[in-house]
Amino acid sequence: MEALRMPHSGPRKKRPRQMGASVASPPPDIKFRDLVLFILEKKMGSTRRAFLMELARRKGFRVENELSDCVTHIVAENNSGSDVLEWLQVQNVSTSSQLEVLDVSWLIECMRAGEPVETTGQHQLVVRKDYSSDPSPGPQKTPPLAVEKLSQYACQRRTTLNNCNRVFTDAFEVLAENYEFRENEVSCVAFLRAASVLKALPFPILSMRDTEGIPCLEDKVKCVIEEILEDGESSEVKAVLNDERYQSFKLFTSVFGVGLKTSEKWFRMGFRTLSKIRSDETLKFTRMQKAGFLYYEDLVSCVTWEEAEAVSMLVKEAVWAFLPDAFVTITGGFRRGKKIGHDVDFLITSPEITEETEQQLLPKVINLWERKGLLLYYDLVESTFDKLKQPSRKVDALDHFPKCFLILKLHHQRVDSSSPGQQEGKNWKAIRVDLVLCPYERRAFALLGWTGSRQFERDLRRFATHERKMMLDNHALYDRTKRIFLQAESEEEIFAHLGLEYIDPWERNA
Ligand code: DCT
Ligand code: MG
Repeated sequence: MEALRMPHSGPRKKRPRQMGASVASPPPDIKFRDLVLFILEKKMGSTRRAFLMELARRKGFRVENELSDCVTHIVAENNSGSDVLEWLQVQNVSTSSQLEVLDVSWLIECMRAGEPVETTGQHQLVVRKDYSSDPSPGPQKTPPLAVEKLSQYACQRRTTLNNCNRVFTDAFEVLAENYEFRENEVSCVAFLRAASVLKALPFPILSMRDTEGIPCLEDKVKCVIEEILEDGESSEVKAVLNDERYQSFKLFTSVFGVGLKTSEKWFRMGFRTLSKIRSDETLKFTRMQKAGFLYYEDLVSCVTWEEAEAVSMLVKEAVWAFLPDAFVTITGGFRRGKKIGHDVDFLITSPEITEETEQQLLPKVINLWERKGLLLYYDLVESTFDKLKQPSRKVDALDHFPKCFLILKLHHQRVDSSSPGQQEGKNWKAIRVDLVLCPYERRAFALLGWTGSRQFERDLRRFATHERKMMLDNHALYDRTKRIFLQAESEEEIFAHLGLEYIDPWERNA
């Protein structure tokens, strides 16, 4: 791999090149004819620009000296999306509807690869609006600036795990959680949406100007951003983190089986620590909460990717013992590429599935684990699925497939008694596992629904309802205009039915 040379890092061979490359016939040494690059001098400087232009040309890229309507990719450095948009607005040049506005990191990756690399959300300074899927009324014309702000819907944004605004999104998530604990749904949703949209932003917010044009940033959200920009922290977040009620709810809800109602009750009774609650003889615990306390240390320590892989082997082995052709797919955060999670989620299906196997599979699997001594807790939920029912109108509704919420005993691969928090001589870890079984023809909907993130799912359903007059849930997609159910064999088909660009699982970390 050739290292990138900076303009001042030694002498360079000069090579004759054409100034103002002709639009009609590109010079013969251009290898990648679909791309026409323009490198923005603003904030980059003329020396570095000249260096990058020459390097790109040497690698076979077509680079224009001037901005024109044939340019397909604008490359900028140290500019935010709004900086570039502002610059474009005063250029008085009509731009291509396919125009991409990218950070220099994209060009550098291309130079390393020696060919164009795919543009992702991490490179895009401005996300292009897809005009083809959203025809506006009136005469068809190329918009003067075919670049548009981020969508208000997470399902129209690509959100990888590369979050360059963590300082803000962490703060918003604390505030959202506090509002959830106080059952203020409106404010909770406002901060969750704001966190979600900033996670998709390909550049860090450095000033309030960078927030212009970003959707889902209400005034109360902007106040928090402003304070963090000025002081490095938010006083509101600080106050929440020190708040006794927040701290107690955070602690209580960290126990498997404890929700808001129980937390509220314990808080009102004056409890502040788990040890006091655990040892109180007047309190009654559900079976779930008892398991939650029993395996507390293991369950609060996150599941690693390696542990998820090991659980995956256990699940496949058990399911295949009874249904050898079953598809067993990891869903949830691990499917989105997360390296840790609070549980491991699986979707199980098979083309051979009958009503009988559907009823018997999960009980058989549980029974097998019980006999092997791996079952620490289970809650089996029978199917309430009705094929004819329309998708739920509720954004957060649970699905009706048979499922099982479990705690499994995962034996360590290597006995390592020095692991922190591990009890002496204990060679296993309790892991939360969710299994969902769905009819084969519903697998695409179930997979899409169980892959998450929650915010992505909420916005998919909101988008379907408000933008398409359709209803989507984990079972089906219903078109209310045509009054028909739309079938799908894959997630791609569901996105296509909704008129959405396909978003890969690792880009759904909204
Ligand atoms: N899900 C949903 N609505 C809910 C609960 C879950 O749409 N009310 C979907 C989204 C994610 C998936 O199910 C799995 O849920 P979790 O395991 O809670 O989330 P996760 O993304 O896997 O996160 P974690 O890493 O914490 O397990
Ligand atoms: Mg999960």
